[in-house]
Amino acid sequence: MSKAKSSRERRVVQPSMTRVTRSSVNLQDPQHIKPSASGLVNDLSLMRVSEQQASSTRKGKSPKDCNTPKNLSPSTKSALSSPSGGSAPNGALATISRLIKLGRVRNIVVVAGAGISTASGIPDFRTPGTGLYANLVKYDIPYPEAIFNIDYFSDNPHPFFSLAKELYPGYHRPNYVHYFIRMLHQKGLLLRMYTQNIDGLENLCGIPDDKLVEAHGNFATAACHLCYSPYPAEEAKQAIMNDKIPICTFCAGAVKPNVVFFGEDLPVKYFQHAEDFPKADLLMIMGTSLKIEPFASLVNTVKSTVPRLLLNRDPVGPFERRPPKRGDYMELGDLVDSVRKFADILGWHSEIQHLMNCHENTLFYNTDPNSGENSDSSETDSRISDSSGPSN
Ligand code: CNA
Repeated sequence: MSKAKSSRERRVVQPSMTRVTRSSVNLQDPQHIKPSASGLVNDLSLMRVSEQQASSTRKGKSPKDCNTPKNLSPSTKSALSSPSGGSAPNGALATISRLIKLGRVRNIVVVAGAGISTASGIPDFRTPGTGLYANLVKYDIPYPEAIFNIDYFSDNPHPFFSLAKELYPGYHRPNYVHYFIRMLHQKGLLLRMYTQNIDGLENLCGIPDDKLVEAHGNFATAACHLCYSPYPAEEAKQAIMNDKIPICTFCAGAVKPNVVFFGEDLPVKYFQHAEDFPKADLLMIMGTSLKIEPFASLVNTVKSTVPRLLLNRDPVGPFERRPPKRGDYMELGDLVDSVRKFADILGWHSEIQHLMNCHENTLFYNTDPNSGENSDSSETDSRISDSSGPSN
């Protein structure tokens, strides 16, 4: 049995709660989720999903028209007609914007993944060509998931540490998409953001802690991967940045930032979803392939009456279904383009731009991820190993 496994068995699991660990398999077949008939969704589902292709978005072409909605309830009719009394603009973004403007949406849950950070220069997993999975040679790993596999880490922490050096907060800037989500918060519309990202950009752009669930952990704290003893996060960072392995003072296991690996427990905060998703009146899904469980299945836990908006390069998860489920909307294409368009329709663009400019000025960035902030500090620290593996 691996060292990691034996230690995980010792880990205290929350009483009265089924243990939930991160898995790379999507366990739930969204096709089996039955939509129930209900006012808003019935009405909105008469609109067709906007299938704007990435190429056409970039070329500035307008999305394909939706079917003209018929038999709408009076309230939705009013939500879909323009304030000037003209006909409603077509498209997913226009429809959802109208609901927001009319105050019919007040509790938005955002579900996000690596795609919201690609514009910040951080590769995602699965984008062909640029994604981490397409660039494995760099990390010298036998299969893609190895980089977040705790048993593999136990034997060889270096590939994860190479990736960690690129992802550590401080070297990347939040982009327009992050600030759009912050704007949802400032407008009092964000119930919660659930992110799979570990890059800390949501936090950096100013989305407050109580609005954010980092379901796959972050770099803010660190602990031994064997005995889970906490370890000073900054010291772990210094070691990793200097190609050294931070070592636990109790059991000599390798220390890692508290990023959730496959097979590890999700943070307690994640379980907030049981209260949040039933309260949501709009679900926005952004930049994720919805391939990692249990996170992916969260999107199926909003009420069936609740509209779900996917902003992504391609359809994923339940949005692959044809015909689309009632109340499901998508805007396909580059995320920054789509979000910018959404902000324009909402009339928020200059506010977001202003927020972004002001906030950027307050941030300090170290632009060289390989420099390490204090390259001498680890030399004499007994907790740091410069060997090629854990010393236990
Ligand atoms: P993924 O499986 O790589 O999926 C990303 C999705 O976003 C894909 O569907 C892409 O098509 C889409 N996408 C990427 N860039 C854009 C863009 N510019 N515009 C529109 N769509 C885009 O990543 P997931 O987040 O679904 O997978 C979950 C993993 C990835 C989490 O556990 C993370 O820890 C892990 N990860 C995180 C980061 C990060 O923190 N930035 C980076 C890489 C991987």
